[in-house]
Order: sequence, then C-alpha cells, then structure tokens
Amino acid sequence: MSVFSDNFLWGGAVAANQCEGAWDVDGKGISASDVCTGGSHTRSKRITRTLEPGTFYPSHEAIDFYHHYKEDIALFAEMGFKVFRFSIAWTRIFPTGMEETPNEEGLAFYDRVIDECRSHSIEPLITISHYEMPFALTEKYNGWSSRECIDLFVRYAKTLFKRYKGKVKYWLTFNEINAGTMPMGGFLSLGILNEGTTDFTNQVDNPQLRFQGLHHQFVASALAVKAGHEIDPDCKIGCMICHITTYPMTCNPDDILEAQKRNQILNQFCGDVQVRGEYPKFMDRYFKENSLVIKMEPGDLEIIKEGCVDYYTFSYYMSNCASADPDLEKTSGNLMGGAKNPYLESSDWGWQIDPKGLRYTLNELYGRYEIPLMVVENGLGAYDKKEEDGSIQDDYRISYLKKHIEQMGEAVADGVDLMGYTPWGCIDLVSASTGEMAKRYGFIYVEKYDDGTGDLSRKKKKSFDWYKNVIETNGEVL
Ligand code: BGP
Repeated sequence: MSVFSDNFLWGGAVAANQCEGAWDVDGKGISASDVCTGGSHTRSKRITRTLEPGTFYPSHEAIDFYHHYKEDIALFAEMGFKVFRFSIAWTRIFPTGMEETPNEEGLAFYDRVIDECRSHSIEPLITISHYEMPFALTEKYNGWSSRECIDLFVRYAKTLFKRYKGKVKYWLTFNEINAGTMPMGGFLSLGILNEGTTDFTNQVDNPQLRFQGLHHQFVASALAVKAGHEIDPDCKIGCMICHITTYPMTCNPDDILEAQKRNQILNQFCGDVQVRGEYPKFMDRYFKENSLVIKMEPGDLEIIKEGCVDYYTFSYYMSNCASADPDLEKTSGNLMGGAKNPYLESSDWGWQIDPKGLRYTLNELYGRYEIPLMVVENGLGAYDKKEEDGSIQDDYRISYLKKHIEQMGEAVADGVDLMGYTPWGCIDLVSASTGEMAKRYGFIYVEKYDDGTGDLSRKKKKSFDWYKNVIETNGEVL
C-alpha cells in the first residue's frame, strides 16, 4: 500500500513570466521580469530596460503557454496530474498595478486556463505573485519599498478571489517571499531598485529597502488571506518559501551557531511571520546588528496576526553548509554560496543535490509549524540532449526525482502531513536565475532555444511516462 494518501496532490508547477510569453498582448502591462534580460541571479549585470521590438529576450516569448495552454494542460492530464500550480501575471489583470478596474481580457485568459484544468479534473493551485510585479510600480513607488503597494496588491488579490471563487481552492500569496532576504531578491521579488537610481546596470544592494519591502509584503499577504477567507470560506491560502536547508559544516560549535543563524534568517523568518503571525524574536538582534529599522504603522502587527496562512509550501532544490571559516564559504556553487558538502553531488549549475535533506526538512518544518505542507518546487535543471531519433533520454532527471519522492515517502512515514508535490517546470520554460531556455526541468521538451529559434513544438521526454506511472501507482512504483 502506498504511504501517500489517496487524495495526494501529484502535479507540476510553472510561473507566468517564465512560460506564458505574449508579454505585450491583450492589454498586458510591463512586468519587472519583462525588463530583465537575465534572471534574478544575474540581474546586477544584466538588467536593462530594453523593449525594442525584434530584440530577443527569452522571457518575452518564453514557450508561449498563452497560446498553447490547451495542448499543455492535455499533456499534464495525460500524466495524471491532480493539481497544476501556475501563477497569474499581475500585469494582465492590472497593467500598471494602479488601474481602478481590472483588464477583462486578462481575467478571461485565466478563466480559460482554470476551466481547462477543471475539465480534466485538475485542481488549479495559483500563485498570486511570482516574480513579476508591474514595472510601473517600480517606476512610481520603487516597488515594495513603498506602503502604497499593499492596497494595490490587496485589490488585485480580491479581484482574483471574487472572479475565481468556487473554481480555485488553493492559493499562494507570494512565491519564495524570503527571496527578499537575499541580495539577489531585491528587484524581481520586490520590484526595488536603488534609491535615486535609474541605472539598472549599476545596482547596489540595499538591505534596508529589502526588509522594509518584506514588511509590506507580510501585511499585504495577511490582508489577502483575510479577504480570501471572507470571499470564499472554502479556499486554502498558503505561503511559499525558498528553502535552502543549511547544515553546520562540522560539529565545531562555531559552525553550528553559524548554520543556525542562517537557517533563522533565510528559512525561518518569513515562514514564522506568515504561519505564526509574529515576527520571530531572533530578528530583533539581526535588525539591530545590521542597523535596519523597520517602519511599521499601528495595526500592522495585528493584521499579520489575523492573516495566518492555512498551509506551508516551499521549493526545495539543494542543501547548503555553513562554516565559520571564511575560506570555506562560497565553495559550494549553490544559489546562496556556502561551503561545499563533500557527501553530495552537484547539478550542472553547481546546486548540491540532497534528497535526504528533503526528508530532514519536512520533519523540521512539520515539527515547527504543525500545519499541512506541500513541496511546490523541486527538480533538476539540466542540459537535455536530443538523440538522433529525436528522443530525450533524461534518466538523470528520473533518478533525481525518484530519490526525492522516496524521501518524501519516508517523511510521510515519519508522520509529516504532506498534501502534495508539484515538481518545477513540468514543461520546459525560461530559467529564473539565468534567464535562459538551456536549463531545462520538464517532462515535456519544448523546441525553443536561446538564439530565438525553435518552432515551439512539444515532445514527451523519457521522464514523462515514468512520472505518469508514479502518479498512477500513487508513488508506489518509482
Ligand atoms: C525558484 C523559482 C522558480 C524557478 C526555480 C528554478 O527559485 O521560484 O521561478 O525558476 O527556482 O530556478 P532556475 O530557473 O533558476 O533554475
């Protein structure tokens, strides 16, 4: 018998700005992601506001999910998806974020996507904001550094809750909200540029603005949760955290304290606020030591307390090691630096692969929060090669996913309440950190390349049938 519950939500995940394309059609406004030639990771060197027609940027066309959604959802249905996680582009609904009334064509597009999912009995899981705030809000308010964004976001979220009431049960407010704690998260996650600067190529990180922006996102998220529950008492609204589990490099107490500190700031801070409804005490010292002063208005903390999420979701790609020895730091190749773990292998992009770390993480999180969990991103970005017969033999991806699912099973056997699993990029799409197509995650290959060529046709990889069988057997046959 399968260890996973009968109603376990197997599926896959994508985000609007990385798959939809059609960046300027049907009234859509310009998103932060539309002005990046590179992803969040490389943004400091590569952000340029260049939107001239004919210039190639992968995210402008992406895989054109906007016009291929029927075909793509049919393929997900063929794999047996129970859930499909996607995001709504804020700029399709409110092109500058500041309009009084929503753009009907944008809402109608997501009506079609949601209806298509439902016609295949696939439950939509919607991220309200996934790295794509309206660029006009950066220009006018410097993004989330301003409180003005709170009401604008809440209006946007309420519009979605009302429109899709009864059709969408599962929501997430902000994708990887804790990206705001990372230097690289300032622009894509918070729409913040350095104060007084219009030179996108010379950004300097500003933690004061990032942490202030995060506070505004917490308030906005809590207000959205409250509104969502009022509009549709049956809906479930979650948080989404980028979880990079950090181990101490050795049993030296200095390493242990270093690892604990990093886990607190990176992995626990935002989850604690959104699940427990309170700023954790350890942030006081962090703010003080870094001379950060968070401006709050009366009532903010009450709002945060009243808008706790129903479930906790996270992305999990890698683990990390912390060392008190500065020479060891930044040897891992991971997204957030860290020391290299000699027991783990790395992906082609240097991310350290750690399936057992997923079991560990699930246990830690469930012990901490005791609410249902969901792994809403996981997967292996790889250079896929087309064989002479056109097939894609992605055994490396199968092996990665198999090991992670096994460890999820162990965690469930440990007593963790795990609702579902949506591997990232179930269909190939543009990478967030590199801005390229070459880093592929999908079960479905898309003919689209970084030089702009490719006829956008879809092709099943070897992992397609493998995952289909995983779902069919409820995770028993891996
Ligand atoms: C997460 C983001 C996704 C996604 C994923 C993989 O941080 O939520 O948007 O892209 O990482 O990262 P990448 O595309 O850089 O390989």
